[in-house]
Amino acid sequence: MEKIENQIKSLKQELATALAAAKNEQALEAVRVDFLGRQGHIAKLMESLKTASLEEKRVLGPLLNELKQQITQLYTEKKEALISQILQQQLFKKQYFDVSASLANQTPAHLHIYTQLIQELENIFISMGYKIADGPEVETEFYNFEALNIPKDHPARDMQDTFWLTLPNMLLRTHTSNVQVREMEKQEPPLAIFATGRTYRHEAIDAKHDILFSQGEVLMVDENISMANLLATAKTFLQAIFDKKDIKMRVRTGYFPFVEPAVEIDASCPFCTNGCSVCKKTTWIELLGAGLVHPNVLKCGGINTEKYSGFALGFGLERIAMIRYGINDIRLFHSSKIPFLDQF
Ligand code: FA5
Repeated sequence: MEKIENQIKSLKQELATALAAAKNEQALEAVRVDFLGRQGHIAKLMESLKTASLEEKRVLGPLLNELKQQITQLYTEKKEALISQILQQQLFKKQYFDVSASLANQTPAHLHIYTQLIQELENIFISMGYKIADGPEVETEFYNFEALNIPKDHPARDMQDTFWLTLPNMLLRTHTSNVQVREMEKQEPPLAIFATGRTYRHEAIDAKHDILFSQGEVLMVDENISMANLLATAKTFLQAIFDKKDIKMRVRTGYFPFVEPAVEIDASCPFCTNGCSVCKKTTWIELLGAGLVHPNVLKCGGINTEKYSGFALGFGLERIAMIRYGINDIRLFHSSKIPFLDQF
């Protein structure tokens, strides 16, 4: 009996030493197995009680139970202290990482070419006194077509293959011209807005056409707006975007039901005078669809056509970028290819 009592005393001492030495979770688990495990010190002492007399069991039994409780408690306290210490260390590491430390071979981030181009375009039109506008990509048939003088069954709807939604009369806008009547409804003339955004067409994809592309839209409505205002605006815009003062324009008749007369505007090739691969040896580049806003569209936007007239102008954003940077495939814009994006 005395032997077991001594063992109990020295076990407490041993445990204190072992716990103090345990510096991580694995070491602590080893201490637990050593003392409290099925083959551990406590289990062995319990086993040795089996051969003890009844009187010895009465004395040693409670002593051993108390020892087991004490050891369990000391182990639990140590475990909690260790976990909180590990958490503190992790927190410390996170708090004090060096944000300015340089990494080898890092790629600096920059704005996507779309964002850069949109910012540049917006600045050009803001400098001309325009306000930036925005329209929804999920649009009603009304604002995308009917309000723009393209009624149901009009053949001009075939010019823009449409993604129709399962919701009645809803579609993905085929052009940014959907902002025109929305803006007319919002404010009285004078009105000068510029909008960019994503547009969608159910077309075969090739190097020049995508089903998702972006457009820019210019709309001005005021008293006495004429073709002269449209051409002056188009010229200022083309000079700025190609950074070329002596750019020339060529105006051809076009057809868009929402403008009358409708025109297509070509710019003289910014890269050559005698023909090159960009202009396909023609020295001209097709860039803008435009015209004077059709009276039906103005009326639809609640504008007094006796007093006001307007012009509208639209273009493909990718087309501008492709010409400017010599990009030969529109699919690259959405490819997420780092070597392509890194060029801008
Ligand atoms: C229009 O979308 C008219 N809303 C433009 C307009 C506005 C005319 C205001 C008059 C007044 P168009 O369908 O031609 O027009 O498209 C304009 C430009 O969008 C094209 O010149 C081309 O650069 C671009 N575009 C059209 N379809 C695609 C396509 N599938 N992929 C890439 N770009 C396209």
